[in-house]
Amino acid sequence: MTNHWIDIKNADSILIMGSNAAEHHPISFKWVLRAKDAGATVMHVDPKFSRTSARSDFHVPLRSGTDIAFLGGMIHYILESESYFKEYVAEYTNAALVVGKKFGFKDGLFTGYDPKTRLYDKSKWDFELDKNGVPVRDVTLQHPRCVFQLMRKHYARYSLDKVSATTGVSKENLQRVYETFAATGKPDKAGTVMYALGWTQHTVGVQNIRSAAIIQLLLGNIGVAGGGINALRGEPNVQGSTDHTLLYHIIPGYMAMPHNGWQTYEEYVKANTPVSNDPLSANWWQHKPKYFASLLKAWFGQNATKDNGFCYELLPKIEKGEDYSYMFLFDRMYRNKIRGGIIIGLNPMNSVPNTNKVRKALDNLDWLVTAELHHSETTDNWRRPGVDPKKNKTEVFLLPSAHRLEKEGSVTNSGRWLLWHYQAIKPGYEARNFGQMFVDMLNRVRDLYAKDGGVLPEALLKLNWPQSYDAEEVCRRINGHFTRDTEVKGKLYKKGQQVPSFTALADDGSTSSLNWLYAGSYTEEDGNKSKRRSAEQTPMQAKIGLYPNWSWCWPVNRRILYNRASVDEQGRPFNPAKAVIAWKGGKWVGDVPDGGWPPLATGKGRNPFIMSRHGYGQIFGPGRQDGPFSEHYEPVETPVDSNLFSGQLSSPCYKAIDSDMDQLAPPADPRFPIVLTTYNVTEHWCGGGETRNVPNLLETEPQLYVEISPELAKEKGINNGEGVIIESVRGRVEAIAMVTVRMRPLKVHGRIVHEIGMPFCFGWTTPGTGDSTNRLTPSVGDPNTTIPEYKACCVNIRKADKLTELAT
Ligand SMILES: Nc1nc2c(c(=O)[nH]1)N[C@H]1C(S)=C(S)[C@@H](COP(=O)(O)OP(=O)(O)OC[C@H]3O[C@@H](n4cnc5c(=O)[nH]c(N)nc54)[C@H](O)[C@@H]3O)O[C@H]1N2
Ligand SMILES: Nc1nc2c(c(=O)[nH]1)N[C@H]1C(S)=C(S)[C@@H](COP(=O)(O)OP(=O)(O)OC[C@H]3O[C@@H](n4cnc5c(=O)[nH]c(N)nc54)[C@H](O)[C@@H]3O)O[C@H]1N2
Ligand SMILES: [Mo]
Repeated sequence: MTNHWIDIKNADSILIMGSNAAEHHPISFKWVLRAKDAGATVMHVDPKFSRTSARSDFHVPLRSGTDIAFLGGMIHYILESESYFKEYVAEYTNAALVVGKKFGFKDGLFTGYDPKTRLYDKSKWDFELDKNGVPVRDVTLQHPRCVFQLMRKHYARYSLDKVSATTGVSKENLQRVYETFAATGKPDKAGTVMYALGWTQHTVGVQNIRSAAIIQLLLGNIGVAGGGINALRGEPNVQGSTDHTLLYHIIPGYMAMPHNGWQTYEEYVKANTPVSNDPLSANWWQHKPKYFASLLKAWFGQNATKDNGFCYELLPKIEKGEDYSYMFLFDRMYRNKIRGGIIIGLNPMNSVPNTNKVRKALDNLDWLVTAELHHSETTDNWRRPGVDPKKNKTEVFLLPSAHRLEKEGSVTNSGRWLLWHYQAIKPGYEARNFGQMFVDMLNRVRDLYAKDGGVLPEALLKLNWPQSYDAEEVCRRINGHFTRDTEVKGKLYKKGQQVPSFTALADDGSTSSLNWLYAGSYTEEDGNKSKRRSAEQTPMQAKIGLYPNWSWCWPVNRRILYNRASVDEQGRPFNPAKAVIAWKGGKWVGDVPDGGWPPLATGKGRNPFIMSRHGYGQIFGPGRQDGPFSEHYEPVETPVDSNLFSGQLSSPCYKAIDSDMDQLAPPADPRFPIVLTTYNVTEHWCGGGETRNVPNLLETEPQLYVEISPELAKEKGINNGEGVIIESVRGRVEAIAMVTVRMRPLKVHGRIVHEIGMPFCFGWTTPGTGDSTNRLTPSVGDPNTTIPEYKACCVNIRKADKLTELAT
């Protein structure tokens, strides 16, 4: 989230799109309802009517996978009606920047596309620089190649007619949402966007969010109270786990994963440190070498020195261009390229797409270590229905895990707040937590390497690895310390003392920190700030519900990101009634500002978007794999055979897996005319591995069902409560029909398209609960993140004569 939970109450308009916030983020909804009570309009745009829709002012159903068309129409509307916040757009966003002559867009493709590699050459989208290397700008926004004009031309195609025919949303409903949200383009109004999986789980997932970013920048809604783009995160601590990295392409603090193209520390640093010649640009990532060197120091301790590149060469490196996300890992397993695996706290045999294949893939392992609370579809894959366990070669170890109530540690919430989680009870029997398991396991591996040697033993032996696991100690290391006596702003810190903030981190070996973003969370002065529970605040902070002494948030306790965009060039809040920061008496008051420089008008300021190279909010986003502007493409499996916006049907860059078990239905396949979307439910958690073992939850939601409209039910001769079979080109599942007006037939391309919805929390292990919905979903993903397209694929549905045994 750019903002945080409490801040939602400050919004005048709330667009919930691609999220069922009331059911899956109930805490967020408390603040949504506060905003509503204060007069805000709440809108829910979602294929399915849910509890979120019920508490919104209005619900607008749309066809899954058409959000860019919907949002492109909104961008068009904002520009045509001149609802945008002109001063903000011209000064704070890159709308005024002139794009180079090589950039172009034709029939669904941007310049630089190579059909062989399915990749873009992004250098074709560079900004024009003057002779000093500073971007050329036209603040009148008239230059034909300035971002503003390119954007206007790009989205001019998103007319109400085309958007309506694509999304299935009536023109009246489109107009209603556009008008309501665009009204927040005034300086004293704010609109927030709340999204989750309905936007991300698509082959255009990142561009869905980019569309929202463009809208929010046009309306001046970034950096302000009640504004922002708010990703409602999922699994407990998923925010913390991405910050500290459970992803293959980044390392802690959102730095790039080293690959074989960067063999030395110098090569890595050169390739990853952006340069800006614009004196107005803070270009914050110029400090990356300090964060990276401190991270390597934390990893390799005193073995890491400036002279040996901080042991960079000992890091394992991925192959450049290879994808190591789940779908591709299971594909490698399927191809017999992986011998063993460790799966902890994850139930991929239920939660990864096309589980028909991933189950087979797991059979190919020689050994598998799992750690779980219960037996799951993954721990017990070797004895799944229809397979003979005797023929399965995998040796499976199941380690009993401590439950989260039995552990202590920090959790980072969606608003980036770090909160200490206390242990309630001690783990039972032999159960242990993940940290203990890993620290001990690696210590044993290190002993073996020390004794027997092996390939590159130093990589493990030189690690600064603890003897035993202690959550408090890990948090201290995450913050980081000085490795020698150092003076910061007149204060002397002794060797071994905690660094006060990331501004103290250096690239000379004098500091160690496991994550620069968390530097300041555990300091010499205040200890572990995730435990802070003070409601103290200034009257200005009280107006917007900002509690700076309650827990701590990254970065540097800044509660609303990009908050320097909430003030004018003199540092005066655009909306004084809900000011986030203000320049008063020669200093900033309110929230922690994005950098302490004085306001821009002093001539000593910096542009507010300090993390982007040129300092501007990115309406034009040249860093993405699939284009600097968003563009509507159909989901990979689509019920239509054309795209009303171009000749390019699906994303030209989406990721797919080519195997004999990864079939995709061709466009408008008459065998699979119905759109399927999948989702979570209130009563279960994700793949259900945990909650299906809680009897009362299982009782409330005992088996797999499919939500279908009365119209489709009639067409197919299906009654509420009857058994049905749902089939895609990859597999089939059995479920109970839930006939409900919550799903609506939609008019798309002039005809009726039906959409059905299914939860994915059921599986074969817990008796009587039905099969995994992910037998139906395809292994295709977004080109930037490889997140699978769980939210839209094509299926058919028919009444079952009788429900058979679960298929293998
Ligand atoms: N009770 C409970 N809470 C949970 C979870 C749980 O399982 N149970 N899971 C947690 C996790 S891990 C996560 S990631 C979050 C997920 O939180 P959400 O994202 O809210 O969960 P979903 O139900 O997957 O999807 C949200 C909505 O997207 C809609 N949708 C589907 N396709 C589209 C589309 O193409 N466009 C639009 N606009 N909407 C679409 C669905 O109809 C659904 O209402 O919730 C977390 N909270
Ligand atoms: N079709 C479809 N598929 C989806 C999605 C969708 O919307 N549609 N959503 C996706 C999303 S957002 C997510 S997050 C994934 C979730 O996918 P998974 O992470 O596979 O789902 P969970 O059910 O959360 O599985 C976690 C397992 O960890 C166990 N567990 C819980 N606590 C602990 C613990 O402390 N220690 C250990 N060792 N184990 C523990 C639980 O018993 C459970 O079996 O599913 C994805 N799959
Ligand atoms: Mo999730």
